[in-house]
Amino acid sequence: MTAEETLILVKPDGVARNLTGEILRRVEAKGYRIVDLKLVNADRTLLAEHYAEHEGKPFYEPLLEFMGSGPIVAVRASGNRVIEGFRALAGATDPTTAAPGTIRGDLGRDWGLAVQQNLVHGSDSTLSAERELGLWFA
Ligand code: RTP
Ligand code: MG
Repeated sequence: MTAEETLILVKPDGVARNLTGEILRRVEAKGYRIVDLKLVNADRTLLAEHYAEHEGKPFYEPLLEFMGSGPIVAVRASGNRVIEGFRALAGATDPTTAAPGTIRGDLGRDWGLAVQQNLVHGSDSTLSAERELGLWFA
């Protein structure tokens, strides 16, 4: 049996705040394996494809600008039910209300910005994991 895989991104705020190690420590401590990892300066084409589902929403342009503002750490992680499990580790989208014990709840800051700068991304289904891993680890 092949273990499930997901795409994890440490977003530009996480990298800029030197939280990559702390975030990946939590991933590894949970028992997930880092299968591949790289630092990426994502161009607009990649980001537009990654966030295609959000095109037209008010936060779309600020989101693309934020995601292009600095390096991102892209991770291919594997493990039992890692897709759902990593999203539980990450916590709710809004760091202000994300539960304590989660990455966003413990480490996220509410800067009152145009878009949630919430440290991490994790694929939300097997279909998006497959699609997103293909984009970031082509
Ligand atoms: P992600 O895809 O990044 O793991 O986060 P998510 O599922 O929790 O959030 P989603 O709804 O997919 O939104 C993608 C990213 O867009 C930014 N966002 N900002 N109203 C806002 O300011 C707003 N809404 C969404 C966040 O960076 C979110 O992670
Ligand atoms: Mg999402």
